This record gives sequence, structure tokens and C-alpha cells, in this order.
Amino acid sequence: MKWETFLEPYKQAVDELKIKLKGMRTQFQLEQTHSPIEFVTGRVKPIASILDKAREKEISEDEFNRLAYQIQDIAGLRMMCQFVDDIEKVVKLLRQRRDFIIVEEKDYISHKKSSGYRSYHVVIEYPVQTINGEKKILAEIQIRTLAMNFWATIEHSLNYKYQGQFPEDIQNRLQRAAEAAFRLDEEMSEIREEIQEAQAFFQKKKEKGNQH
Ligand code: 0O2
Repeated sequence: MKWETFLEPYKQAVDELKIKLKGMRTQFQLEQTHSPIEFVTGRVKPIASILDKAREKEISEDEFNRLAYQIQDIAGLRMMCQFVDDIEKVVKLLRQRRDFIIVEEKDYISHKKSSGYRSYHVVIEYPVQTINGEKKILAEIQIRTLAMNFWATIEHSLNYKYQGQFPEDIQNRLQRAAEAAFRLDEEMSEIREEIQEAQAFFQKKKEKGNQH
């Protein structure tokens, strides 16, 4: 099989899922309520990264069935949220959907990785319609806050540069940055709670005023 043929259903899945997940954000906006989804991105894993991972897992490059089964993020979607609480809301919305099934959830928020990485991963089985019938593929949806995304993006590009072998000072800085991102998320959640309390207070006051 050619790589182009193998990757085609993944491309289709990423395109379709981007539209669907972005649609969830639009629906919140139309209802004029806070959207737990800030923005959505998607990509098909580059062939070079698939081959790197295949080597790690000792899969040879022509074992397309094993690649499809064991590399769960060939199709990858990311949903960014403003607040940590939003992540759970998004996961609940994903669990309710009827257009795919969830096959695995990985909670790297309650259990952050030793690198400092935090994110919630949902692996889904998604049916793609092709001219040769339905093809089910795996896709990974990563749900994270803007702060988690900022940290992961920087760490990912440094990882690329240093091939995972960070000099000690950079390693320490990344750990401190991960803690700072965690505190930023906490601060934002607290500010949000205060804003919501203030809004509820003024709403009540307004309603009382209208009764007279
Ligand atoms: P990309 O496309 O460059 O982002 P497994 O397949 O189970 O052996 P793993 O790591 O258990 O591998 O899978 P998991 O936990 O689902 O993680 C896969 C993806 O999560 C990674 O993809 C990253 O996008 C993200 N991730 C996991 N750990 C880290 C981390 O420490 N730092 C950052 N920045 N991202 C992380 P890839 O393979 O890196 O590919």
C-alpha cells in the first residue's frame, strides 16, 4: 500500500472532525453562553513522526495494520479551553456524541507526566465513508487549557531541538514553567469564580429592582 492511500482516510477524518468540533463552539456562541471551547486545531501526523514512533514500537514501515492500531494519534485533534473546569464539560460533550465511540481516555491532568505535561486525551474510533465502504480509524483528541497548550507547544519544539535530551538548566526551567502554567490556570479559575459570583449578585439585585 502507498502512504498516500493509507493516510487518506485520516485526512478525511481530521477535516470532518475539525468541522464538527468547531461547530460545537459555534453553537455555544449562538446561545450566547460561555463556550468551554476556545479553539480547535487538527493535523495528520507527518510520515517522519509516524516512522519515529513505529521504530520505538518496533513496527516495520510496511505493517500498515499494526501502525493503524498501535499509533493512535495519526489523526490528531486539539480542543483548547479557557478554564480547567471547561475540560470536563468538553469531555462530557464528546461522550454524548453518536458519530464516534470513545475507546480510551488518558487523564494527564490528575496524573501529569514527569515532563510536566498536562492534557486530557480521548482516543476515538471514527467511521470514515469511502468509495469502498466504511473504514473505522483511530483518532486522538487532546483537550487542554490555553496555559497547558502554551507550555506543551514550547516544550514540544525544544524537544525537537534537543531530541529529548534537555540540558539540566533547560529541564529545570521547563519544570518551573509547568508549575507557573498550573498556577496561572488556578488563578484564572479563581478570578472566574469571583466574576460569576458578582454577576449572580447583580442579576439578583436587578430582578429585585424590577419587582418594585
Ligand atoms: P506530535 O504529533 O509531534 O505531537 P503511546 O502511543 O501510548 O506509546 P504515549 O506518549 O503514551 O505514546 O501517547 P500519548 O500519551 O497519547 O501521547 C501522545 C501525544 O501526546 C504526543 O504526540 C504529544 O502530542 C502529547 N504529549 C505526550 N507527552 C508529552 C510531553 O511530555 N510533552 C509534550 N509537549 N507533548 C506530549 P507525539 O508523539 O509527541 O507527536
